[in-house]
Amino acid sequence: LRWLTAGESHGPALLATLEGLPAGVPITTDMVADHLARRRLGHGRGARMKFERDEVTFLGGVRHGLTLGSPVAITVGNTEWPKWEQVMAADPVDPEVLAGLARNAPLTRPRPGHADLAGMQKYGFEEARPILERASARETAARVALGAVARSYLKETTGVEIVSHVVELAAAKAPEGVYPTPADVERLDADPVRCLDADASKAMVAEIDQAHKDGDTLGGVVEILAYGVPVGLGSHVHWDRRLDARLAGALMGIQAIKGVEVGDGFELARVPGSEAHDEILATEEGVRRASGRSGGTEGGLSTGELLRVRAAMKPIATVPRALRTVDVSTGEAAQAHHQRSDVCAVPAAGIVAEAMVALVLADAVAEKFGGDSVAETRRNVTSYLDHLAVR
Ligand code: EPS
Repeated sequence: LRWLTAGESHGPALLATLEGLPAGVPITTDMVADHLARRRLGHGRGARMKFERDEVTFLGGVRHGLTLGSPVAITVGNTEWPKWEQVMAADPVDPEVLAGLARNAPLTRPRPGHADLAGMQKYGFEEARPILERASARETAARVALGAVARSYLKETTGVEIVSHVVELAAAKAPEGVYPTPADVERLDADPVRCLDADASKAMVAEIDQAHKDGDTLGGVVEILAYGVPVGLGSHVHWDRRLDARLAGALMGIQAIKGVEVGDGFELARVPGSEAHDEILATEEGVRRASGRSGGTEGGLSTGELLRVRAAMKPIATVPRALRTVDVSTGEAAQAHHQRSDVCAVPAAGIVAEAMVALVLADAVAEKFGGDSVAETRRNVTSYLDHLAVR
């Protein structure tokens, strides 16, 4: 599969394309819109989430609710665009008109923790607008749109289903070892922080409320679970074919993610080998694992057990209690620019992470099983599973 997104945060729309899917994957505007709506949920999101709507349009690759095998192209319109039509115009705008627009005031006080400063230095801009427009996590709406297509493909061809939940938010933690299933998704989406445990959820909401009062922002950890992943996605034969490496790269590629774990990850470094691995048992259902510490990958291959990865999000860089910076127009010490901000976007990051995991798994499924129609891919999956050398 190949996929790309384009579009700025305050541009007319985000654009996403996905190439390489077979024909016959069910997908509709509503299916995409549902996932985009899930991304907008969560206690602690900022004002823009309330007034901006995500307008989904398919421009190609889909007919009557099914993919055609041609590239899928989706736009997610920004309903805020009319306010930014001149500031973000593609064509030149009269400088006098621009000078009169408050929205166009140069952003010369880069935020610590954001792409602002290094981006300005690298791309040769004297203010941060041209950088922050693309660095913004608005772009994740485009990935979630593609993720909706990828997860439908996964479900149709292999039955894989993806669930995420928030396991840590600042100091508040959900109990270890609780893995929500697809049957829990409705309950998770109804929770203000997408956490299954009621006490932990309350503690997380309290953390966000306190940070809001303090003019601060918060990060956290999301866990993504993929049920029904067949054995043998990815490969041990080369570093860039390893499934765990591909998942880690995809998750790390989400704005504000600073750490990724596969299975018990860092904890495995703290215990001896006898407690770190998943022993192999002969059961009535065939060869199974006694535990899930590896997170469902060994040697870069999926094991057929529950796939489990975590991503750690740092607090949002637009901190209301603005941090120290330098005004690059004067060289003087200053407070970082701040207009409005989410206090916390960890619940939303979980939805984005689901999309990234869906895209990586869809890519690995397409590579392993091929097929130009969903029916052909399904036949290939069944045939492979029916002929496994060891069961
Ligand atoms: C973002 C800052 C905020 C968020 C935006 C991401 O936008 P603004 O600066 O316009 O208030 O609302 O996220 C979205 C618009 C979205 O759809 O997720 C940032 O700097 O990353």
